[in-house]
Amino acid sequence: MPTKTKLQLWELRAEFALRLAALYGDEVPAYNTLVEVSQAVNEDYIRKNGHDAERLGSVQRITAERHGAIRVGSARELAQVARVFAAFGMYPVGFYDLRDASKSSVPVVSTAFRPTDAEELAKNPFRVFTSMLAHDDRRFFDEETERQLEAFIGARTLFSEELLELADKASSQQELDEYEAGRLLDLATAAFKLSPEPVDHDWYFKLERISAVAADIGGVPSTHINHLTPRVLDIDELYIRMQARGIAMIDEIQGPPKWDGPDVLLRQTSFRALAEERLFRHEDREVRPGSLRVRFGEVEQRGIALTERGRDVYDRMVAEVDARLAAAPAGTTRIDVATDVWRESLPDTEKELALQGLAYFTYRVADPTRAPKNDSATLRDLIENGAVVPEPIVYEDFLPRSAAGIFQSNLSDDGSRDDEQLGTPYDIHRLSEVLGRRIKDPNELYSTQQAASVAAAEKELNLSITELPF
Ligand code: OOG
Ligand code: NI
Repeated sequence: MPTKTKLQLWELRAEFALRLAALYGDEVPAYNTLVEVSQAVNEDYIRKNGHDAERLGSVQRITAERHGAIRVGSARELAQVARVFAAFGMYPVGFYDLRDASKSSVPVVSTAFRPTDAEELAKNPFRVFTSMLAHDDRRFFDEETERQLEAFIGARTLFSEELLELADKASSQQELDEYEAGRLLDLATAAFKLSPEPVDHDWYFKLERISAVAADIGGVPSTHINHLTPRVLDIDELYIRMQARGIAMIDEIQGPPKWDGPDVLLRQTSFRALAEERLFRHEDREVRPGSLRVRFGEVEQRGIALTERGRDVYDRMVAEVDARLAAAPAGTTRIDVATDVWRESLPDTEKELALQGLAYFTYRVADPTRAPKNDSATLRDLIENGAVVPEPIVYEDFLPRSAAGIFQSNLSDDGSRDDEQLGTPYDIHRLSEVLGRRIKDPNELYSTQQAASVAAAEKELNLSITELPF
């Protein structure tokens, strides 16, 4: 009997990303333009920079690379979406509290589902930033609204039993046969399609007055992709080319500034998508068309992951830029100030980032003959004599301030919040309980990968590496 073809989780993930892209491109045509421009920017960059362009990921990986964003309404929905993503080898990493990261009303806590192993990331790094409405947070919702939200969200079904069972089967077997894989992909993709069902007008706009994000989550009968983000190798160039096409971008590229040193963390920018037609059911029960403008296009450039020490430096630089900008004469731009602060505060070579323990690297033995014939050697010596080379670990996660900025820049109004009230406490542990799976700390993943490479280099060189800066 011929054996049935089995699909591995990474193959399911790659196909899932493609199907969501096809769906989103149909729904939001500006996304297709963004992907076209991103690809052109990447091709030009690779032509100019050759092999160096692949320092932070293979061309193949970067071309396929996307992150999505979705928003769900309750602990139950979040636990279900975790089961769906696990079928694609995507697990929760990192905790982001956007309630405090934003001045306006963004009542959500978030995590990102993504592959966690280096090999899996290299095969396909698809990740989805996933936010859960904190409907019990009194700063945003009074008791009555909380109860209404609970009832509305409790009554809807985002993911069918069939989808959840197939997803569990894929997770437990770590593969699926072709027929079941097709079914899983159909159902999972459809779960993120914009629903044609009419939106209850008064309920939606009651929520929108509190928070546009709350309305987008709790005012509609299902969930949908909020955006799908391609990766570019030169975001400044992309920004210019999009504007040249007449697409109005947000004012800034968020995250680190353009500078002469290595790319670190994550730079992102976005534009608001056009209004989309939706049907509304009005108080008189009549259904009439109207429009909503909640989705958008986003693009990102990824850099090297920073260690906790590096991240402290980054956070201090962000605060310093804010302070200098506030004191600067009118007309000074953030980028002018930021570039100065970066030059003053961060080493501008990968080697120094590595030796000062500011960023994560794997350490590869390049030439064992250059290692000293001793029992031990310092990391600096091994790097300086060319025995070992640091290779950057790319940042696979998100930045809370940029995420809040992305939410915020796409709201037409700030909504309302009452800071006199106490917020519901959420942290990585509480959200792990909600999810039914431990959310990993990104630092734990990067440092494990780094430590494994050091251990392998020690073995290969038969010596111990000392004066590790981490
Ligand atoms: C998610 C916003 C966060 C990012 O890239 O930082 C995000 C959302 O709008 O739902 O996607
Ligand atoms: Ni995003």
